[in-house]
This record gives sequence, structure tokens and C-alpha cells, in this order.
Amino acid sequence: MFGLLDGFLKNDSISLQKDILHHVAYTVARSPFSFDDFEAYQALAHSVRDRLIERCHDTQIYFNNKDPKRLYFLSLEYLMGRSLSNSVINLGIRDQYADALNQLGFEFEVVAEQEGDAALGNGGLARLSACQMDSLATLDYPVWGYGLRYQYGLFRQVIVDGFQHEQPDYWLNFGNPWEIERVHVSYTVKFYGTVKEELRNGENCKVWEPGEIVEAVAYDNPIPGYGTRNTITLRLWAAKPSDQQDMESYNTGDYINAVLNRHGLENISSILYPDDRSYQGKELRLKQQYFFVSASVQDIIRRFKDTHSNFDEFPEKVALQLNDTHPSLAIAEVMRLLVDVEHLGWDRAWDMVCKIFSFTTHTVSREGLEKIPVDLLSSLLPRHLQIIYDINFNFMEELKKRIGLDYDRLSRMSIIEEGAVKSIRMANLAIVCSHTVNGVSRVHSELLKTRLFKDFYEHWPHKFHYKTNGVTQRRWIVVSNPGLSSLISKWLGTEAWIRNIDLLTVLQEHASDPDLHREWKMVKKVNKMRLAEYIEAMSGLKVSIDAMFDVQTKRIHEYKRQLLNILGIIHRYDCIKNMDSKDRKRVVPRVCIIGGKAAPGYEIAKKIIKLCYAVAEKINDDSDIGDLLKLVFIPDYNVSVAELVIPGADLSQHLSTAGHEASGTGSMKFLMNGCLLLATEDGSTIEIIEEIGADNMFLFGAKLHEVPALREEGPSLKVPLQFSRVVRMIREGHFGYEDYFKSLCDTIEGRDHYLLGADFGSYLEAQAAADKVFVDQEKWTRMSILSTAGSGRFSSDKTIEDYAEKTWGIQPCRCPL
Ligand code: 26Q
Repeated sequence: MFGLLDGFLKNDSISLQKDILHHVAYTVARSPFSFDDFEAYQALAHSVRDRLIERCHDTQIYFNNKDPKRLYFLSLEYLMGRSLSNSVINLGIRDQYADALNQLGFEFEVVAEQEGDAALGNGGLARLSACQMDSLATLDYPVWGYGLRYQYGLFRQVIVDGFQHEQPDYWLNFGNPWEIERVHVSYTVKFYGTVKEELRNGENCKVWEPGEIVEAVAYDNPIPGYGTRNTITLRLWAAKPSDQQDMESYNTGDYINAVLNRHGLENISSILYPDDRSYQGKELRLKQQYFFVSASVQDIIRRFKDTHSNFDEFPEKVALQLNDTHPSLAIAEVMRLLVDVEHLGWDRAWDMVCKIFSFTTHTVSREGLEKIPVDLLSSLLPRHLQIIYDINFNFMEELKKRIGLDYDRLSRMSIIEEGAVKSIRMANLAIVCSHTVNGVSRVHSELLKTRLFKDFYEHWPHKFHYKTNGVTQRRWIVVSNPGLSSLISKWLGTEAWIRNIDLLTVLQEHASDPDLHREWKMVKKVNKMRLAEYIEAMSGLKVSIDAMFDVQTKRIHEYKRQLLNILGIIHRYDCIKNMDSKDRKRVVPRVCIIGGKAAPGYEIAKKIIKLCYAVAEKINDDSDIGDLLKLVFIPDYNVSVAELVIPGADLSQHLSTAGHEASGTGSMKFLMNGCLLLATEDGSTIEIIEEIGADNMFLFGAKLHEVPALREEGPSLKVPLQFSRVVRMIREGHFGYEDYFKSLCDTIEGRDHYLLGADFGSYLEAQAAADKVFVDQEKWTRMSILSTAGSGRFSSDKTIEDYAEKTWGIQPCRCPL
């Protein structure tokens, strides 16, 4: 079709220049002789968008012709960050665009900085979806991603006087060139009302008469693959008032109220909930889940019916992936549409459901599992509640045949939890109805089998699979660390590693080469300078790039133990204070960097942020300390800030108490960027150790099997003197706010559930080991090279190939160039 217009869009720098100017004039509506960096960004983005649309279109035509089995990836969260650099790199035209901009008097990096950060998600799970979409596109899989188009992304973190405040992220304010509004792709989504039984063609049918109808409109976000023409679509749904709603009121003449009543329905897709247990059981959250799931499932069935006259082939053509339990109402929705609307009959529909769904959980604890109060579901989605009850009834009957009347076990495995608040256990629903269940690291997948879902594992061992998360090297090396990217390509003599990560291991052969060492250190130095400039611009603090840049950036959570880090920093400060000048000469200077958001209702996490600021103020203002130690908190950590911070880190910390981090993906990004890890043996770290060897990182802390006994000891556990000393310093007001910090200190000196006291000694030893190696720059650089060289297993390309083959049963479908 595009061929009919003017041939394909041309990608030489002259054509791109013309194209940018065209968009300056006709899209941004500015003079081509006078436009600023932001307008240049808008024009450039629209020029890239044209190319994405072309490829997206070709990809869909190709998929439609081939009609392969498609994967539908359902996730309530995607952390895409910025799109410009990533898109032009994946399209293979970054340099041409940079040239074109140069000729117009602009610099690519500066223009790219104008873009906002798309934060439609909370943290690990959401960034994982984004990395996986990149791999799915690059590996040519026929896929659609589905999600919600929140008007407000994750809150912006603003720090006032050391305290976190949340501000709305109205990210669409400046327009979004990366989406295509599809006003004609819309579905009605029903809520509330009642279910009636009717006799149709001699059969008993359930008819749901809804009380509220909302329209879901599609916004398509193209996801270009690297080194391929394939460009897949992330389809996000926005809520709009439906024309069918309130027809009655229009007819009865209450026009004004009918119009006013329409407002508010858009709210369904307005806000992303921060990851916080206290939001469980909220009606709006449930409405969001169903709204997104219903529109997606209707779209999937519509697409299937476009090319198939019956449902015989449905399970051979459709795979549905549940990214955690958040979209698991999709199960009941597929059943409803197949049984009530398509009239397939329960048994046939059930057989299909069991073949198409697969489920990934990102949770480690029972408390983390999602539950929906039955009363809420019964009012919002009465038909779905019936369906879930029916699924559960059949499941319980089947189970009784297998295990007899073991009521304890039956009640543990039931989808319905009978308790003070009767609820639906979403994970049980997902497990019962999926053909595969997996965790996000090996140890996590094992924990599922031995603890969280033990009963289910014993019943269906074949359903449980092991998967390890990964991150995309396109975003986390090529886009965010161009210096390292060129260096790797130079030493490997090829750019092929960008699609074939296994090639990175070739770096091992050069790990001791002095030439590589020199270049490697240079790249790190440039990245540290960039980060130091950012720190100064943001906080006014000047830091020395000769110091070790020690980073811990991730969501603030007690189990991630940012507090352990801060206690270690206080200890370091205290030691330096008490040293004579001779000893001070031997101190390895450090810049400690901490960043991350606390959920708005999570008081302890907010206190950790305040403590970090209080300690920073004391240390950074102490002229006695100088460059030996600095502490910075980076506010509003998000994907674009991560792209700056990670390449500039020497050391990164991953401190979760063993058994608490399902996987952890930040560590993989640092690893790829040649940053050494200081970590506990938890989640994916266990697999990182296997790849690069314990000698190339700094490990510490209690192991998984030691945790229960340590907890058992509780307050009687002996903790190091240094630990008691630093906690006392906080309690005694060395950093001010002693009353405010009291409850924080109590959490670690009472029950100390996350074992900070127990792990403090070995934490300090690991820190000392890192200092020792840092002095030996040759050794450090070698370890750094080996970290990057060993990071290949943690590319999301690997994870996706594994899912494609073992879970989804899909094949690459590569659109010809
Ligand atoms: C639940 C109810 C109401 C509102 C929000 C939520 C909610 C939202 C997001 C609950 C959990 C999440 C996100 C969880 C998450 O990011 N988990 C992390 O997933 C990563 C990718 O698999 C892992 O690497 C991390 O270990 C895991 O913590």
C-alpha cells in the first residue's frame, strides 16, 4: 500500500532532513527557519513514527497472510521509558538522523533528551514487559502486547526537605507521537447488572444485563525489532463513555444529566495504581483489570474470526500469556465469550482455555498473592463470578477423585477462600486454568514448587517450568552506553552480538589485554563524568570521578534493605572520623548513590528515604571527610535516569534478604555494563554466580536455608557491635529527627524480620573486599570485563526463545525486507 504513495520512505540523511522540516512545518506548525530543541524532537519523532507505521503495516499484512500461531501478551504494566533513541537504533538509521539534525544545527543527544519518560508501570515486572516486547519484535515472533493507556503514569517523586512527596505524572500533556489512535477499533465493556437464565433453542442460556457500559478505544504503539523489518504492536486501551450508556435518559428527556453522567467513565483508565498491598480489593483497580482484559479478549477473538469460520483451530492459533495474576480475569472472560456469546458449550470452551493460557508469577510470598472479595466481584461482574464458581466446582470434584476427602488440602487448593472476607484467589485460578506456570528465576521457580504452590505442584508436576528473566541489550547497552557498545563491536569485530548475545563471551579471551583495559577504563570514565554532571546539576554536589561510584537504585522496600546500605555508610563515616591522617590516606574514596520510589502509603520506606537525606547532609557537609565519602539520593528514579546511572556505576548493590527477591533484573543491567555486583545469594544472583563465578563479585549474607533459623532466634540473635553502634547513632540524634527515626530503628532491633543485624558483619566484609580490589585497578577492570562477557544468559532474547519454544509454541515469522 505504501508503495503506491511514493515508494517506501527514504532513509538517507538528505531525505531525513527534508522529512524533519516537513514535520516542523506541518505537524508542529512552526517555521522551518526557527524551531527549538523540543520542536525539533517533535518533528523528528513524527518522522520516525512514519517509518514505524510503514513497518507495522507491512508486518501485520505479512502475519495475516501467513496466519501463524500468535502470542497475546497481557500485562497491566509497561515501563517503556523514552522511545526515540531506541526506535532509530532498532530501525538502523540513528547515524543518518544524527547527520540530518547536525545539518539543521541540532545535536541528536540534546534533542533526544527532550522526550518525557513513559512510566506506565511500577518497577521490575513492568520493565520486564518492555524488555520482552523488544526481544519478541527482534526475534520476529508474531505477537501482540495488550495493556492499559493510563493518563497518569507512576507518580513523580519530589523530595522536599528530605521527605518524599508524590506528584501526578500527566505524561500525555505534551502529546505522544509514539501512539496511533484507532478510533474505529473499539469494544464495549460491561459492568454490574444481573444475570438471567433464558431458554434459547431448547438450551438454558445465561444472559448478562449490564448496569454500566464503557467503550474501550485502541491506541497502538509500534515496537520495532532490531535488524529486522518486523515491528509489532503494543495495543493500549483507553476508556471512553459509550453511546449505549444512558440511552434511556436521553429518551426520557433528561439530556443534561445524561451528558454529565458520561463523565467519570474515563476514570477507568486514568490512573496507574502504585504497587501497594493496601490497594487490594479496591473496586476501581478491579474495573481496570476487567476493562483491559475484556477489550483485549474481544479483539483477539475478532481477529481469529476474521480468518476462521469456526473455533476448531483456536488453540493452535492463539496463546495467551498472563503477566502475573493481574490479567487473570481473562480466563473467565474467554469462557464467557465462548460459552454465552459463541455458544460453544462449556466442555469445549474449557478444553480450549486449558490449552491457551500460561501464567508467570513474580511474587514470592503468600501475602503478596492477589485476592478479590467475592462480594465485590458479584456486584461488578456477576456472570464472571458464576463462571469462576463453576470452574472451581469442577476442579474440586476432579481433585476429590484424586486425593479423597482431604479437606485441609482441598480448602488450600480451592479458588475460593472461605474466611472473614470470602475471596477469589487469583493465583489459584491462574494455575488451575493454565497449561504452564513459571517463576522468574530458578530459585524462585523452585520455591513455587516447594512452598507457595506445593499442593499444585504435587497435583500437576508437568505444569511447573523454570524460567529466568532477562533484559534487552539493545536498550541497556546500545542505547544507554554507546561508548561500551562501540568498544564491544570493535573488539568482537562485529555488531552481531546485538542480536546474538552469545558472542559476548568472546570478550573473555581479551580480559587481560592491556589495550582493552585502557579503552574499557576510558569508557567508564566518560560515563562517570556524565553521571557526575547530572548529580551536580540535580543536587549541587560535586563528586570526584576518581572515587568508586557505588549504586543502589530500585524501588524502596524493607526486603531490598536500602537501610543496610545506609547503616554501612554510617559505619564507614564513623570509621573515617576516627582515623588518623595516615590511615585516611588508605581509604578508598566512595560516592554512594541511592535512588528509588517508595509506595505512597509505605511509611517505613519513606522514612528510609528521609534517613538517607539526613545522613547525606551530615556527611557531605563535613569538611573533615572531603572526597573520601559522599552520599547522594537521586530523586525520581525512572527508566531514563537508569540509562544514565547504570553505565556510570563501578559497583552496584543487590541486598535482598535471601528468599525475598523473586528474580531482580536491575543487577543484569549493571552486569551488562561491566559493573561489579555486591549481592546476597538471592533470586537471579544465584544464576549470575554460575555464569561469572563467585570470584568476580562480592557476595555476603545468610543463605536461603539459613534464614528460618536466624529468624527463629529473633531478638536474642547476637549482632555485631558495629551494628548496635550505628543504630545507636541514629537513635541518639546524630542525624537529627530521632523521634521520627525511632520506629525505623525498632524494626531492626526488635524482630528484625529482614535480618539486617545478622547480615551486617558479612556485609561489611564484602564492602571491605570491594575496596581492596578497587585499589588494584587491573584486577577490577578484569572483573568488570568478565561481568559483561558473562552477562549473555541474562538477555531477554534467551528468556523469550525459551518461552516461545516451551510455553507458547510459536515460531518466528519474519517479514521480508
Ligand atoms: C497489586 C495490587 C494492586 C495494585 C498494584 C499491585 C501490584 C503492581 C505491581 C503488585 C505487584 C507489582 C509488581 C511486582 C514486581 O515488579 N515484581 C518484581 O518482578 C520482577 C520481574 O519478574 C522481579 O525481577 C522482581 O524480583 C519482582 O519483585
